[in-house]
Amino acid sequence: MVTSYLGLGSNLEDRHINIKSAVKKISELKETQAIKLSKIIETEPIGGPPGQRKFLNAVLKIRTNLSPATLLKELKKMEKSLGRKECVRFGPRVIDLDILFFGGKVINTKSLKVPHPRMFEREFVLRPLLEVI
Ligand code: PH2
Ligand code: MG
Ligand code: MG
Repeated sequence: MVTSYLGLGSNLEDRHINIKSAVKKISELKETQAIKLSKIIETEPIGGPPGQRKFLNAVLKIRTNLSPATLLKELKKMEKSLGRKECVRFGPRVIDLDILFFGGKVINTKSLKVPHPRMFEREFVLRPLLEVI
């Protein structure tokens, strides 16, 4: 099993329910255990169109036997099933599920970059991550 850290964010509709539903779905994924959820924090939107609502953010520590590509595919499916529509870069979204770390792996494919390339400058990721690491 590999330890992985996932970033969760929502700033549309019922943000709290969106984060909680995502955690539940992730914990129900095959070959995957949810280990620890950080506090859910409210954060100012970084980037994207002006005037968008504040986000709720959290980080979830998991253990999984899935490959990074399969985990990514499952997370994308979940985003869709929770009602995420195509959205502008850094714009409002019902749910955003990002792979921050996947074991000690460095991944650099077109669809997946791990560690997440922007996480180190984002307090809304680093603060919850420190709680669960
Ligand atoms: N996600 C973004 C862009 N900006 N700002 C906050 N506060 N929280 C986010 O999750 C977030 C963001 C793109 O994924
Ligand atoms: Mg993101
Ligand atoms: Mg994303």
